[in-house]
Amino acid sequence: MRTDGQGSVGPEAVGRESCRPARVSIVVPCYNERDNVRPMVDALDHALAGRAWEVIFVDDSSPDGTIDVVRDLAAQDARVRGILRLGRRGLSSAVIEGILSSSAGIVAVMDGDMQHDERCLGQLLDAIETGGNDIAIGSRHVAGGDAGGLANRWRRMLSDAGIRVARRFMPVKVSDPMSGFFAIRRTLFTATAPHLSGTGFKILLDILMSAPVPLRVAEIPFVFRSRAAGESKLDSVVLIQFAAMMLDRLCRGYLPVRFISFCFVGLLGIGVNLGVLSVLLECGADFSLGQVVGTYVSMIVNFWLNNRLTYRDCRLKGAALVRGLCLFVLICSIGALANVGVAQMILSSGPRHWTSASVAGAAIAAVWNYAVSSTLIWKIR
Ligand SMILES: Nc1nc2c(ncn2[C@@H]2O[C@H](COP(=O)(O)OP(=O)(O)OP(=O)(O)O)[C@@H](O)[C@H]2O)c(=O)[nH]1
Ligand SMILES: [Mg+2]
Repeated sequence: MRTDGQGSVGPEAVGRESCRPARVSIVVPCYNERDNVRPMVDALDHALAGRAWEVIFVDDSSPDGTIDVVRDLAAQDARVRGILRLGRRGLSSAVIEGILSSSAGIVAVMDGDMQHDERCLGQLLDAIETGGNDIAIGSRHVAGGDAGGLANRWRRMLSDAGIRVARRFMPVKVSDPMSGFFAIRRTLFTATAPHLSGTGFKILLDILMSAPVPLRVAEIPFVFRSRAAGESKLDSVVLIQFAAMMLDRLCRGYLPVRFISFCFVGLLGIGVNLGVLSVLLECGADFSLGQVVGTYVSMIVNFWLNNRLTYRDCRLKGAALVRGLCLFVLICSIGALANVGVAQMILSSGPRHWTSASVAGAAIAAVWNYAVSSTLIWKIR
């Protein structure tokens, strides 16, 4: 392919390349990776010379305008595609959508920050095309691999601990299930997609734990490089998301992970309620006032936590956040009335202990709060 040295592609090359249907799609989730897009396409161009490939960048409306760079390149090179997602965040779900948009027989996934060594792509693809494997994983933990590019000791510890936990539950033995660098047969992915949790950062682990058939897996060593430009998107919430994803897989999707998270936040809310109540009682307020203030403070805290955790991928901002809070308080107030009503109904219907009546009331309220706020506030399908 001919370039002008800045990654632009000459018109003859464009015509020639666009005639070849891609046999492999490289899916790259990206958020604020503007400066990495061009180097990435150049690197793929070298690494995959002679193969019919395309790259699909899946961008969650990055504020730095990553998609603009993708579109500039796509206007010159038919092998470059971009998917722009609105109002959503999430590495795993971005990868899922990217792969589902592909028609190629094999799909590879890699980060958009140049940490994954594109020169190993050929081996990953061959392991599927000619090696007869279903998945080929770029591994930092087999001989010849190296995880040196992990930002610091804390990240290395986190990654090692995650691998140890994941290995206990995985149906197939893999040394680096936390890798974000792998290739997979598209037909296998399509069969697995309906079972995926789609939560968090660890899409490979999700696939390994959800695949409906036994997998033939190859591991290819690679050296994990340092990030080329931009910043890591990993934060402390990623740990909670990892736990949520594992839980979701272990429940086999029967108990929605969002509901578990919603209930967990609700339990914290009870703690907040009690804390505020006891402080106000200490200050001489009467019980009813303390209870009302405690209830509303806990609703606000719950809303904030749910927006950060439970609905992180479709988090509300600005005016939608304020609207959502008002609606949340309204929904939870109705839930609280239902809680008391149901508990009293159960208690008056026969000789039952108050604890079982109270638990039943709380359960009904939790389901109501979750179902209605998911649908009306965060608009989950
Ligand atoms: N579409 C999309 N991509 C994301 C999101 N979060 C992260 N990414 C991309 O996923 C890839 C991996 O994210 P990183 O932040 O580099 O995570 P990491 O490589 O595990 O961590 P570092 O070693 O600290 O870089 C990068 O290409 C990110 O731009 C997201 O919410 N949506
Ligand atoms: Mg990275």
